[in-house]
Amino acid sequence: MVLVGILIVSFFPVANAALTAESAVQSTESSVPPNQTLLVSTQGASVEFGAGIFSFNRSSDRIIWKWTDCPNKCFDVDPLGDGETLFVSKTGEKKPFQINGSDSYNWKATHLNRSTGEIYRQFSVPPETHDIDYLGDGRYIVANKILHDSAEQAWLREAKRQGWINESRETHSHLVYIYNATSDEIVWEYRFVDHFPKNAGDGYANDYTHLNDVDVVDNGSAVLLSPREFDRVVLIDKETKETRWTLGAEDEYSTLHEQHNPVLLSNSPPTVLVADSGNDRIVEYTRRNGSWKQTWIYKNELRWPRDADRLPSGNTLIVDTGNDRVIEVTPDGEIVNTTEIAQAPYDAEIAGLGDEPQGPPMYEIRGSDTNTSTEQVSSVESLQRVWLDYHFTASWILPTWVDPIAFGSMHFSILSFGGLSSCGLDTIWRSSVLYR
Ligand SMILES: [Ca+2]
Ligand SMILES: [Ca+2]
Ligand SMILES: [Ca+2]
Ligand SMILES: [Ca+2]
Repeated sequence: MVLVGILIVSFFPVANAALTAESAVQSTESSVPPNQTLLVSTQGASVEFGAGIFSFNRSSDRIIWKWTDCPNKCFDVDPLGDGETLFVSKTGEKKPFQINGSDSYNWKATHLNRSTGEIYRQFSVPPETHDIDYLGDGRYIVANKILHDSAEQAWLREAKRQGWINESRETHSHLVYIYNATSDEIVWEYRFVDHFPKNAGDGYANDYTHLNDVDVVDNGSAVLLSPREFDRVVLIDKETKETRWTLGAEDEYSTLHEQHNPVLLSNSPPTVLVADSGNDRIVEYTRRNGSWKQTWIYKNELRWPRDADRLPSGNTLIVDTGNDRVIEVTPDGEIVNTTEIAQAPYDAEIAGLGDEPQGPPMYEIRGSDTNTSTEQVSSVESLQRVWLDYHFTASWILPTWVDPIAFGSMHFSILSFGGLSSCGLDTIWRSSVLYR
């Protein structure tokens, strides 16, 4: 690890230039048609560079608006019409405090107008919140994935001391809740621990659900949930909180492997389009007579994709996190648009189409449930992918300039110094996995 450190430090002037290249600003979006405006959130890297909410002119690929007041980790972004935007992120407003030895910030949901810059609402949410959706009438549904109770209690204490939340606020870790911002109250909640065993997923004392998406569907009567660590998508009845159906099962990776951002394309028959991140693919499933059938797959060169939306045209908008880009693909797997954006993009939306558009399911486009795989990976590409995956995992803790080629040079140099430190590589692996 020491040698890796020496090599990183020797390149520091280059890395430092990259770190200071961008400052945190909010600009005002120019007049680009909403259907040509692509909104993208980026998580950034552990070196605290590159996180933000950006909008692009899809015709020119130019950034036309940005919000970078987040030290790192911007997650969900939702266009709400007429320039209104909702997103969730860390904020640079307050100094970090400690939860279980790691820094945490004042995480906030921000509801603003990109055209005018006016902030309608901004309020604290639990650390690491990945998704929030606006339900109207001042109500928001929040995917609270804060770690176990002790971390949450630490956050509650600090948030009350800082005045970020009111004194009577109570939450419960691994919880979905509806927050009424007008009355400053939690008005509905679903606790995972009431419905799943404590040893499910990553375990209740750890990252348990890693809940990354929540959508209110079926005319407001049901909620779609994405507990990543459970390898499944769950539809619950909002009133009874009973499970209506489940797609996938824990550790059954052939269906889903630590998925992100599912979208319900059809309620009847149930049809789900989802970024199957751990399997490096996008998949669509339709449920008939109680069993799921895979009706679409897009894999090709994807690396850890985390978002997929079906556009009204039948094309699919994909956030290819590991390749730092957003692509649009046809049902036959042809890429028709690419936007490159560094630093781990998380969510993408086309402003004129609203949040997570639910375009036609494949059974409607094709007229049947037939699946046409678009997976085309040769053995040479497989080896390449192993290396790229290894570099991608390490990239969470390496400076941004260390691309796969520089990463290879580092390994060569380390070997030349007289031996590769397996301890060092193990440290890279563990640190980077913890970060995401
Ligand atoms: Ca979104
Ligand atoms: Ca959302
Ligand atoms: Ca959502
Ligand atoms: Ca999206």
